[in-house]
Parts: sequence; C-alpha cells; structure tokens
Amino acid sequence: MTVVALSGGVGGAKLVSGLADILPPGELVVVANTGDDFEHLGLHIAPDIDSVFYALAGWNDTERGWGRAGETWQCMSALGQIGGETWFNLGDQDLALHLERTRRLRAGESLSAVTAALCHAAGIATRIIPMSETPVPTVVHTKDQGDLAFQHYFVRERCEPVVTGFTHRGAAQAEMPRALAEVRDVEAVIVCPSNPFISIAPILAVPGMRDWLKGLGAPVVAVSPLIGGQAVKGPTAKMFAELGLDVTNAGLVAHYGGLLDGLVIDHADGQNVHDLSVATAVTATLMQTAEDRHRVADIALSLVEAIKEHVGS
Ligand code: FO1
Repeated sequence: MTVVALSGGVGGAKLVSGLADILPPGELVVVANTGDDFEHLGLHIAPDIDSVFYALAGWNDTERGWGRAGETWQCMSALGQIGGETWFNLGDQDLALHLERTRRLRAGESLSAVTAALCHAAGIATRIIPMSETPVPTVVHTKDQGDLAFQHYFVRERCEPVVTGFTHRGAAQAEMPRALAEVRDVEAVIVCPSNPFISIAPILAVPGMRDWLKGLGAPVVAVSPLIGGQAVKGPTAKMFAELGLDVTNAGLVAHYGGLLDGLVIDHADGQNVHDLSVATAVTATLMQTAEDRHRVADIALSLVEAIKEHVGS
C-alpha cells in the first residue's frame, strides 16, 4: 500500500513525520511544494523539501520550525561583517545541504534525483518527490508593494503586505516528475495542514497533477490548517481574509474545488461539520508532540478507510 501526502513546509512536515512513523517503511510518498524555492547567494534553496527532509531525518529544529536543530550561524555572521545579504538565515549545517544540492543540480542531475540521493544518504525511507523538475516560483501580488518574490514576501517582509493574489510562474510549462507517474497501488492521498494558497496550490497548478490525483482512485483527505478560524502558525488565516474568503473549513473545502473527499478538523470547529460537503473526522489537530502527530496521522488514515467502506457499501 502507498500513501501520497501533499506537503508544504513546517505544518506539513509534522503530519508527514507522523504518517512516516505509523506506516511501514517505504509506504509514504511526499509530493513537496517547490513554489518557495529560490536561488540565494548562488545556492538553490528548497525550503519545503528541506523542512520535510529534516523532519524525517530527525534533524529538525522543532522550536523554530525550519532548519536544523543545534544550528550555529558563524557563516551568516561573517557574511554580515563583509556587507553580504543576511535577511535569509542559512545556518552553518544547513548550508551543507544547499551546497550539495546546488553542486548536483549544476552537474546536471534533476531535482527529484538529487532529493532521492540526499534522502538515501540520510537514511530516509520515505520518498520525497518535488512537485516539478522545473522552477515554478510563487509570485505574491500585494496591495501596496506590487509583486514580490515569495521569500521576499515571507521572510524579508514577514508576511506583512496585504496580498491580492498569487501567480505560479512557469506552471504552464512544468512537468510532473517521472518518479510520480511510477508510484503504484495508492490507497490514500493526504493533503497536509499546509497553507492552501502558497503550499498546496502550487502543487495543484502543475499540469496533470489534479487529474493524476483523482485518477489514483483513492480517497483524498485533507487535515485542516485552521483551528477555530485561526491558523496554527503562519499567514493562512490572514490570506483567507485578505483574499475575501471565509476563514472557515467550508471556505477551505470550496477553495480545493472538488478535490477533497474528506476533511479532518479540530474540536474547536466540530460544531460546523454539517456545513461541510465532505466526510469529516474531528480530533485535536494541534501537533506539538510525537503522540499528537501519530494521532492526527491515524485519524486521517481512518477517515480514508471510512470513506472507502461507505463507497463500497
Ligand atoms: N524562515 C524564516 O522565517 N526566516 C528565515 O531566515 C528562514 C531561512 C530558511 C533557510 C532555509 C530553509 O530551508 C528555510 C528557511 N526559512 C526561513 C523557512 C522558509 O523560508 C518558510 O517557512 C517557507 O518557505 C514557508 O513554507
């Protein structure tokens, strides 16, 4: 059996690590958002692949949410002394990953081949597959600052500008990695509690991705990133509001436009299950401990089973 998870960075990586822990080794395939990727200081940075990679290797900084635990910042500090750009923090250990990825890409390897090699070296059994081999950078349209490159909006401007929309540049020419088409016997598709606009939408913008997901014939279940109309972390709720959308699970289901068969929601939103047009399961969706991650992963997979039984009956 194979479970496919669509994931962005921090929030997605938590559920991915819960799924990886409870599934037999090798049964999880993660389709990672690369809309956040950019070239910085001459290096190819892939933040969402990195967050999933570090979480699965057990090397992640759980407090900060991104990057490696026990990180040091000597290179950034030295870079600052000589007038270099320091708004995007690359830790000393983290730099090793970007150096090696960039070296391999420049030598002609594809992003999916590089990612597979890095996972193998780190002893990660889960397959992490980028959503596209070619760049699909997210451009953030803002009310007062025009168009911003994603990391300029997210890190440099701390998500403060009011957003009016997003473009997934290069999406029309993007191709799903061949490694995805080769994935077999998919029993479940899990949409992680990642930001629907900047983490999951870029994945769905890759031509053929929606059809591929639907064609797998497996239930598609999302874990909501909303708890009581708020996002656990990051700008999800702010974006819903700025785009004029309902900051609710009904708004989330509508946003995914017929993709979902089921949604896992938090107890805080449990009273609204009747507003939803998909199957639901209710639990505490905040994932702070390994036990939380296992519970949410387990509930999502149980909802998949319940949907299958319902369809079969
Ligand atoms: N996020 C920040 O808020 N500040 C940073 O300086 C930063 C550096 C960074 C370096 C490598 C990496 O893989 C991720 C990094 N992130 C940083 C996180 C990241 O850019 C965002 O969380 C995601 O792009 C949104 O999913």
